[in-house]
Amino acid sequence: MTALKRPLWAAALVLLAVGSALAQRAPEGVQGPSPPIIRTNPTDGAEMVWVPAGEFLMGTDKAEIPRLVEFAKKMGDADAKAWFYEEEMPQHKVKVDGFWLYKHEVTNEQFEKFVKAMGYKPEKGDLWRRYSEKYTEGGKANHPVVYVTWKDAVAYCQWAGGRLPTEAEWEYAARRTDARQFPWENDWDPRGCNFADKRSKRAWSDKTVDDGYEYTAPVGSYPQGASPFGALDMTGNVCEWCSSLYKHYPYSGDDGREDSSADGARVVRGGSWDDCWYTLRVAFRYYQFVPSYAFYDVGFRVVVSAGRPFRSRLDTKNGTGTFSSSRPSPGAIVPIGARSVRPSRNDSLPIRAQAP
Ligand SMILES: [Ca+2]
Ligand SMILES: [Ca+2]
Repeated sequence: MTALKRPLWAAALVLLAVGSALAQRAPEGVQGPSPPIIRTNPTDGAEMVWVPAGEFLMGTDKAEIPRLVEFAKKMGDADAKAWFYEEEMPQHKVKVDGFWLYKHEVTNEQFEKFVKAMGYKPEKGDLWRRYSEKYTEGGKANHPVVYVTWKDAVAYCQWAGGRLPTEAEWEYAARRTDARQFPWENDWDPRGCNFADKRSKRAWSDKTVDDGYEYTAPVGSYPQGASPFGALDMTGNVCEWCSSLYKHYPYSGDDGREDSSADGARVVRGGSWDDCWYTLRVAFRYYQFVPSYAFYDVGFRVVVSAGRPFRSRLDTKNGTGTFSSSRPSPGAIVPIGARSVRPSRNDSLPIRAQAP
């Protein structure tokens, strides 16, 4: 070996070592999200994922609309129109503080624990239990609770030491900062959620896909559909109550929409087992939801603010808690079959699932 060649061999060895190290790393842009930071809420045993503070793009860019309409037509919806997406505009930046978010939707088992612990009387009595049994493939304990009103959901959150997510928190937790259309990516993937598949009797169901469930699925059944922060079923399974009043964009937490005592429709997000792809998009927000209604496919999940101790805010001395009611409040029970295929064009926004 000559003196000239020796440095070349050394350089080659260095390059081999660097190449080997690079080979052990995922290629740029392919690497998945970091493993979620998990914490358990001792009150109900729920796992929570950490959603760090950030600024994200909320809503949908007008420039995206033609592509969305085109995709809808490709998916077989020949009547797709741009106004389906109007309530998602304008797209705007929103800053969100860090928070803990339930990894899963609240389950029947957890809601039962809450009802028993607090002697809580849900606004629609035991309908949640009876209908849960009907719409959860046998009343499985680990299916999401349904037929709970907005106040029922708020009361549960307070018992669990938390609150409902704001609409902004919910969307940020589902899509992070890249304005993706679904928790997993930008394109529809039927493997990511429980939606209206071939088991559904709906006209808008996708007869080419079998996701395993006609109604709800056990929470967390679709790990492939995890959000960038590790939350599951943000799309599909059941829609989820948010704290926010339904108002036009841009979102502002200071304009009264986060007033929990105000009257008006509340936001529900994420779509359900009864929905097709475009109402499963994480930016979708067309319908209003009457807070005293109970829906067959609407449940919720909980947010715990950063640094907040896990202490119930319900008055345990009174047994029934702040939001309990001995009589059902006015408002409808919305049975399956009450849904329309798609939003209808009205002067005012439609109330989703009008009482029959
Ligand atoms: Ca399904
Ligand atoms: Ca959901």
